[in-house]
Order: sequence, then C-alpha cells, then structure tokens
Amino acid sequence: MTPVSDNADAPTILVGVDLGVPHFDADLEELGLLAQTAGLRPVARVTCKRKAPDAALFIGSGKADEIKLLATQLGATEILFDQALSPGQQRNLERHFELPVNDRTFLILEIFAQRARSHEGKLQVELARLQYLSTRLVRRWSHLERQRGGIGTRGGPGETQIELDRRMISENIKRTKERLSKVKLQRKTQRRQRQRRDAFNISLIGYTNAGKSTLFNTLVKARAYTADQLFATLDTTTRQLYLGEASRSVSLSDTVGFIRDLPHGLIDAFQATLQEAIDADLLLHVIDASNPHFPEQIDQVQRVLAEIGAQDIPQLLVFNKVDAMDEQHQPLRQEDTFEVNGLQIPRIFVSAQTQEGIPLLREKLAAIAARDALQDAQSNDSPENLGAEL
Ligand SMILES: Nc1nc2c(ncn2[C@@H]2O[C@H](COP(=O)(O)OP(=O)(O)OP(=O)(O)O)[C@@H](O)[C@H]2O)c(=O)[nH]1
Ligand SMILES: [Mg+2]
Repeated sequence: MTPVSDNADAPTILVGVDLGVPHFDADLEELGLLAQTAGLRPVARVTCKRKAPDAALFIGSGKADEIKLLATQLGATEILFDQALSPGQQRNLERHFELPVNDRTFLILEIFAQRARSHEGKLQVELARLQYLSTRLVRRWSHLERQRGGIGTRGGPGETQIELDRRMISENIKRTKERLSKVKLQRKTQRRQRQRRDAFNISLIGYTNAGKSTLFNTLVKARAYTADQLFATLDTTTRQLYLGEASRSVSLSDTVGFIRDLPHGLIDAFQATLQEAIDADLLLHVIDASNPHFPEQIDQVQRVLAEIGAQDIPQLLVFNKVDAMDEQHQPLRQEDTFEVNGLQIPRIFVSAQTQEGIPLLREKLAAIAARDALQDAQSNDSPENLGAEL
C-alpha cells in the first residue's frame, strides 16, 4: 500500500459524486478534513451528479478528462474520491489520470495507521490494511511498477508473482489475527478484574471531532490528546472519576470516534476497542452541536452502535460546543430530551472548553451513579437489572 504520508503536503483534488444519497456532502468538507489529517493538501473540489456509478471509471469520461486537465493546471499529485471505488475502477482511474487515486476507505485506514499507538491498535489497523490490500493486489503491483519504470513500462507482473504475494498476505493476515487474539485474551482478563471491582463504567462515544477527549480531560483533569482533526484518539483511555455529589467513583473511558462509512474491515478489527463501549453501564454520547450536520452524525453513531450490539445501553446525549453555536440556535434550557430513533433520550448542553454546563453534567452523572448503587444494594441477586434504566 502506498502510504499517503510519503507524499506529505501533496496537492490533492477531492472528488465527490452525488448519487442521490440523502447525505451527500456538496462541500466535501469532511473529506477535506480527512485529507488534511492524513497530511495531504486539498487544492480543488470537484463534484458531479450521476444516477449510478460508471462501471469502469465511476464518473463519466468527460468528467474524468476535466479532472485530468485540472490536475495538470494545479500540479495535483493525488486524486481522492469521497466514495468507495472498486479495485477495477481505481485501477482504470489511475491509468486515466496517470496519478495515484485513492478513496475514503483508504484514507481512513491510512489515518488509523498513522495514529495507532498501542500494540493492540497497531495490530488492528494492520489487519484492516492487509484485508483491504488483499483485494487490490493487482492495482498495487501496477502502481509499484510505475514508480520503478515510469509510464509505458506497465505490462502486469507474472501471475506467479501475484500468487506468491497473495499467499504472503494471507499468511500475514493469519499471523496478525493470532497475535490479536492473544492481546484480546489479556484485555478480557483485565476487564474481568474491573468488573470485579464493581465499578460503574461510563464511556464517552460519538462522532469524530465532537469533543470527547476535551470533555474527558475536563471531567477527570487528564491530558488526553485533543486536536481539531479526525481520529485524534484511537486507543481507549480509562480514568477514575470521583463524583463528590454521590460520594462515589465511576470509571470513565475515552474512545475512538465514529465516522460515516467506517470501513467494514476496521469495525471488525476494532471490535475489541469498541467493545469498551459495549461494556459500559452508560454511554455519554458527545455531539458537536455547532456542526450543522449533527443530526446525520447522530444517525451514523447509532448505526455503528447497532452494528457492535451496543444499541440498548442507556445513553445521555451531551450536546457539546454550545459556545460555538450561533446566537439563534442557543438552547432555551440546559437540559431536556431529544428524539433519537423514535425514543426520547435525556440531553444536556455543555461546553467542554468554557466549562459551561459541566457542573450540571456532573450532577446528572452523580444521580445516575447513585441510583445504580441503590439498585445494586437492593437487587444483589438479580444483577441483570443494573443500569437498565436512566
Ligand atoms: N468551541 C469549542 N471547541 C471545542 C469544544 N470541545 C472541544 N472542542 C474542540 O474540538 C476539537 C476536537 O476535540 P477533541 O476533544 O479532540 O474531539 P474528539 O471527539 O476526542 O475527537 P477524536 O478523538 O478525533 O474522535 C478540538 O479542536 C477541541 O479544541 C467546545 O466545547 N467548544
Ligand atoms: Mg479524542
């Protein structure tokens, strides 16, 4: 796989194809942020409308010519598509543009690879990348050849070489899976130890860049990495949070952010990390209330939660960044409820940055934790009742 980071600050053209899906991002804003996070420099945005993707090029050939011309004029060295391309489309587009072409999935994998810090995180990303790579072997070979010999020398490597490579990758996948399952086993033991401590577990979850780590730092006075980029956090961090209001400590975890169309391989690979969310008694679903796309982001988060079997864990919606909300959108009340999938979920408005609403949030958490402790004492023999209701 060609790492984007080799090409740091590469002038890149962003391409979005409106196929009539409800959430088409006409500004390609998120793709631009993803590109910047990966170290690319968007120089132009091109959008077009199609009923269906072209089988060979994804876009029409006229549009492809237009992009090629633009790339020459702007000196672009990468073309980035917002939609997932098939290996064939990607190969054809690269031939057409004579430039590397990547899609959103690749970009997300790339960012995860750059950011993974823990042993487990690195293994998870490695697995997802190997799986992605295994479907794109032929394309990558032609890419390598072009690097070596320049245009015109491409003829395709011998079948045996590809076969060899494929075998190597599948052996690699097997080995990575084995190493991961060992790490997972350790994690399971740790989790069991934590459960034995009878802790009340709260997980911060939400769309990437919503402010989870900033809120985490505010609540537990930690110094987790926060940044105006996507996927600043990849590894789960857990700290004890003492709630004086309930004379009780709870355990608070900061987790990886979710994003639209999270590559499937990644969800599989990150199952263990995301498992932290499943294990919680309460999910603090953090939302960037100043982002006009927040309803769509809530939808996406709910979708991933359902995918990992965490849809029934009680949630508290934390509408963050109130300080950055327009005057006319400022909330009338600091807490109310908000409808998600037909259910009214408790919601609270805060600013992790200015601390507005944080005391109220602590009170709320204390009340929930205290209620849990009470239930715990009352129903010692029916632990399945714990935290069932907010
Ligand atoms: N204006 C404003 N900005 C905030 C607030 N909370 C966080 N931010 C900013 O939002 C950006 C993202 O914050 P993070 O805490 O890194 O977000 P995150 O949800 O942990 O993001 P990932 O780890 O990437 O998923 C940073 O630039 C923060 O400074 C807030 O209450 N108000
Ligand atoms: Mg974070």
